[in-house]
Amino acid sequence: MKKQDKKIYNLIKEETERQRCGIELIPSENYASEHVRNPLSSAFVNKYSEGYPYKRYYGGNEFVDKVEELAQNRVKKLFGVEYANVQPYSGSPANFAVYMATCQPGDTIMGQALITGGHLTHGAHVSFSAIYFKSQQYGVGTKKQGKDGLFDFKEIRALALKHKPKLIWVGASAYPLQIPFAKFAKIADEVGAYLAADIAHIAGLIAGGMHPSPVPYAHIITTTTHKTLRGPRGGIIMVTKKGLKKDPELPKKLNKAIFPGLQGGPHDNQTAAIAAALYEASQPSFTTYAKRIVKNSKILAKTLMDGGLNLVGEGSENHLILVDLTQTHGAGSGYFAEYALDAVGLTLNKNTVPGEQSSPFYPSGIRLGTPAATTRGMKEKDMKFIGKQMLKVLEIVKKYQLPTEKTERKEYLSKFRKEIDSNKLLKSIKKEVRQMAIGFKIP
Ligand code: DSN
Repeated sequence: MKKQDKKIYNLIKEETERQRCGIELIPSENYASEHVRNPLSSAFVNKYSEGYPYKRYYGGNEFVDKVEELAQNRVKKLFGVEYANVQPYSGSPANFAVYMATCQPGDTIMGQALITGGHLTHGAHVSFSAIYFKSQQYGVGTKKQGKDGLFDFKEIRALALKHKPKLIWVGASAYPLQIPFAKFAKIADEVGAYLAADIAHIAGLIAGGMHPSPVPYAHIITTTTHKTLRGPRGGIIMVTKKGLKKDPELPKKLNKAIFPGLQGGPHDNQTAAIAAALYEASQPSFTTYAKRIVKNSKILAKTLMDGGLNLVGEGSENHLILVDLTQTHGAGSGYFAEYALDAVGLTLNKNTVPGEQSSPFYPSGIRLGTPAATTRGMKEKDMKFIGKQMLKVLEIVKKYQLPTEKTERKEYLSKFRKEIDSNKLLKSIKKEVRQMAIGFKIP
């Protein structure tokens, strides 16, 4: 590649270097092992195999059949479910298939609002899930963490009783506490709705025994495979015993929804890599990994809170931390925080917070997490180091305030970026971060 296509060769090299010299704190990212990455470039990359194991539309699938069956069986064993479809290209298509299998266009569905930590496909107005279905959204509170986390189940139940959704989603992209699946199940059962648990963020924690499983409560479970589960990019749909009892046809309907409903040939190299990741996730070392993710997240959360930051949910019970900068830095300051932290090699993302006073592009919070750093072997003292460096950077951005007049923003932000790019203190923090990061290998 170096000789043939230098441009792409150099870009891969640069990205590898970026990942090595910085610290990845985006909570949905991780480092897949060599064992997981190898099948992605194996001979399976060349194959077409529309259909399902032993029922294909193309010849030459005797080994693909075995790989897909192995991946399905590993899902069933790891999560304790009755059915698994490992073909979804990623999480959003997996969720689309759930709609196709359980709803008709125009039916009512319910999910956690994106702005309060939910996912696009759980009924956000810009997504197919609200364009083709009637979406009712529930939120989370901004107050102290109660026994139900940040959920107000009185309000969620009232919404469900009023709108009688056919499908209720539980699961989030930016929620720092454990999810009480049983409470959602009670409401879904009361109104006769399907309960779909989207465990994309916490699948690895569930596999490693660090988050309660939705299996006894949900009918359907979906997940991506590349977050805490540490696999290749991909998606999985599962059906539980409870799901089969509600509708024994669910597996057939979900299979049909994925193919021929919305996908063509499965990515067989991805399926092989998913199978490899599921093998890893079933090993005792993965339980240790999951434990460390949560331990690290709690330590990092405490360091940030001790430094005066406000955390949604007042801490972290999983892999994720959501910092609400509204009081300390001003509405819209997530933009400044993300940019300045990125400049020192601490990569995370700006994020909306419950009760958001600004907008999704200029939100008032930052979202971070520990799955990737934990994969590199970082522990307690490293979390304290990261937290302290973050506090220093966030102190520097305190003086910047998002202009309320939209017309003033372009100039203000360009000046902000120039000042950050040339800030001497940030340059020295970057050096310290690099020094620490390169001490930990990436797979
Ligand atoms: N993009 C994912 C995340 O970062 O959480 C959600 O799909």
